[in-house]
Amino acid sequence: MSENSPVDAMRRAIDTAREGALAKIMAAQDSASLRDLGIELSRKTSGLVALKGEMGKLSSTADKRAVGQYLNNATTEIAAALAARTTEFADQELLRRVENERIDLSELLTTRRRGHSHIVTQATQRLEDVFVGLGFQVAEGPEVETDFYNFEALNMPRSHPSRSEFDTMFLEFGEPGSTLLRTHMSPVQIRVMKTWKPPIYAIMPGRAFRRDTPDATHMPVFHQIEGLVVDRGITFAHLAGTIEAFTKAFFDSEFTSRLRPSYFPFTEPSAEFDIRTPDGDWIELGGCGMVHPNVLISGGIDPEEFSGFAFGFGIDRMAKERHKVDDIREMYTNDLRFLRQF
Ligand code: FA5
Repeated sequence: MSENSPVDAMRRAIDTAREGALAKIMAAQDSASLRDLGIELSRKTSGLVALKGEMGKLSSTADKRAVGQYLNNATTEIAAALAARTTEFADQELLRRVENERIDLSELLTTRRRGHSHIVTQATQRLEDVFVGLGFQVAEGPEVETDFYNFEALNMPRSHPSRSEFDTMFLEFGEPGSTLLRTHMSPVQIRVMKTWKPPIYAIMPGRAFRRDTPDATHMPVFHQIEGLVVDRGITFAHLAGTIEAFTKAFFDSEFTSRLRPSYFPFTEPSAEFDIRTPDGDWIELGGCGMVHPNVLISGGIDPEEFSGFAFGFGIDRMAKERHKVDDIREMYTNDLRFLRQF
């Protein structure tokens, strides 16, 4: 075949069209222009497609087959180049998007969204810190208690009228009325006396349960902190001094405390203690007194040798007063707008 044969002429035309198309593909700057280029190349008037139409001009079947094969190869090569460049752009665009949408998580470490302890947990930890600073140790006891620890060992036998002051939640377990959710933290006093030896300087924070209707100052599940001191020669003056030292450390030095005569079966004498705010308001915090000799005996301690004092107050109410929250229920609705303030 001479250089000027129709087949050669077609081949050269195919080469030119192919190279032109490949150059355009390489020159495309983004996937949108590549897509337009793909459409343009498939138009009837575009190089290779137009050449296909000219094949009819070839005279022999052998020529048609040879040129047809050449044209197919060129078309395949262009399609592959288009596909490769399309993938290249898609990869680049994905990378760019990932880069743009990157979230800087280190921000979370510095913003308020980090989360923190609940207002009542904070109060409990602060109470523990203050009392540990005064030389107390922290003790724990179970939330499900027996009648013995919650009442009987605390000088409240079955018929005792003051049992009715604790609206008790009983569990269906064992003898009816024998198992309950502790109504206060005082049962832990007995557990501590039975397992530790005097001198005892203990605080016992925890959850207590009563059939109380929720209102601004009551919850059916609430928190108390109990304190117990048993040592030789402990007097009421030690109790008053401890309450005063605690009040100043927990609130601030502008606060003072006072004790008012009261009654608890497990202490004798007993008192309520109030704190006075710098504004002059008196706020009732809890009960206290000298541990009743019967209670020392329940705990296995000789009342002739040792004496002690105990106190117990509501942590939720203290947190409420410290942060001037109007209603104790606010602390348990889990509204983050409220909780984030503390
Ligand atoms: C007692 O529970 C005694 N065990 C305290 C005590 C211990 C006295 C040691 C003497 C010696 P009382 O029932 O008053 O006492 O409760 C003490 C405090 O718990 C209350 O002053 C109050 O702050 C808190 N409290 C009681 N019931 C609730 C409740 N339903 N919701 C929130 N706080 C409560």
